[in-house]
Amino acid sequence: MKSGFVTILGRPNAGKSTLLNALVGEKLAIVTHKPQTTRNRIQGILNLPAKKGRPKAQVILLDTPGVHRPENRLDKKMMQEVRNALEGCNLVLLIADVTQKFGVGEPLVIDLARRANTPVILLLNKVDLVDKPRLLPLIEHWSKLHDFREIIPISARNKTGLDDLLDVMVRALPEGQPYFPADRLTDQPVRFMVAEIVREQVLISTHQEIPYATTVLIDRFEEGERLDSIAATIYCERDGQKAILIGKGGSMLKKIGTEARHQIERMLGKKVFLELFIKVRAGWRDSSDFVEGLDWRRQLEDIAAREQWEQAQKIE
Ligand SMILES: Nc1nc2c(ncn2[C@@H]2O[C@H](COP(=O)(O)OP(=O)(O)OP(=O)(O)O)[C@@H](O)[C@H]2O)c(=O)[nH]1
Ligand SMILES: [Mg+2]
Repeated sequence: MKSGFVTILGRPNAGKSTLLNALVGEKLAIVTHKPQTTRNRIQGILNLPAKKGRPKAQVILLDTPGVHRPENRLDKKMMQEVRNALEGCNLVLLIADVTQKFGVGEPLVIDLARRANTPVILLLNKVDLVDKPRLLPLIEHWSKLHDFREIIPISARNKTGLDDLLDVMVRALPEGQPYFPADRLTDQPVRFMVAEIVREQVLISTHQEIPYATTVLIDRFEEGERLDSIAATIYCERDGQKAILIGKGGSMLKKIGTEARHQIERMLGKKVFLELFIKVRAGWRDSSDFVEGLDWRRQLEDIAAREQWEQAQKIE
C-alpha cells in the first residue's frame, strides 16, 4: 500500500482546482475563469484500489492558491497557504497552462517546488486548446529548468491524461498506511463550502476590482429536516461596489442568490433558504485580523479554545 500528501502548485488560473475536482470526482473547489479564485488550501482525498501494475493507495491532494506577487494582507495569507501546503508533502504536481507564455512567475513556481525537497511532476494543462506540435518546445524548455520526475500533458477539464498521472503519482509515493478513513473526502466544513459557492457566483457575475475586493462569511446555518436556513454576508470595500452587487432593483443580488442556492441545494441534497446581505468594510484585504478571521481552520481553533475555557471554568 502507498500513501502520501500531494500538493498541486501553479500560477493563478492554471487549472489546479479543476484538476483537484477531476481527480476526486466531486466539486470540492470553486472554479472560475478569473485568476486568484482559490484563497486557501483545499484537501481532497483519493482512495485508489489496486490495479494491474499499481498497488492500493491513499492520495491526499492539496489544491492551493495561485502563486502571485502579494500586494496586500490577503495575498500574503494566500501565499502562506501555498507554503503550508508544501511543507511536509511527499510529491508536488506543478501545473502549467500551455496557452500562456512562460513568464516571470514560472521560475518562482519552480523555486517553490524545488524547496519542497520532493519529486515534482510537471503537468502541461489545457492541451485541448493547442496543437500537439506546440508542446514539444514547451517540454524542452521546462525540462531544462528542473529534473522533473515526469512531464505529462493533460486536460483537467476534459479529464485526459489523468490515468497516466495516477499511475505516475502512486509510483512516486512512499509505502504507507492510509492517513484517513476511506469515507472521508475532505476536511472542509460545509459552512465554508457554502460560503465558497456564494463567492463563486460573485466572481462569475462581477468584473474588474469587485471579484478581488469581495469575500463571504456565513452568519447563520440552521439545519432542518427538510430545509436548511442559511444567512451569509458578502463583504466589499466600497459603496460603489455595494451598489453594483445589489444591482438595479436588487437584480444582481437576486441572480447571485438564486444560482448559489441551486448549487448549495445540489450539494446538500435538500432545499435551502438562502439570505444574502452586503456590507462595506473598507480596506479589509489589508486588515490582518479580518483576513485571519476568514480562515476556517482558524475559526475552528478559536471555537475549540473557547470551549476549553468554558470547560475549565465549569470545573473551577
Ligand atoms: N480548455 C481548458 N480549460 C481549462 C482546463 N483546466 C482548467 N480550465 C479552465 O481554466 C480556468 C481556471 O481554472 P481553475 O481550476 O479555477 O484554475 P486555478 O489554477 O485553480 O486558478 P486559481 O484558483 O485562480 O489559482 C477555468 O475557466 C477552467 O475551466 C483544461 O484542461 N482545458
Ligand atoms: Mg483554484
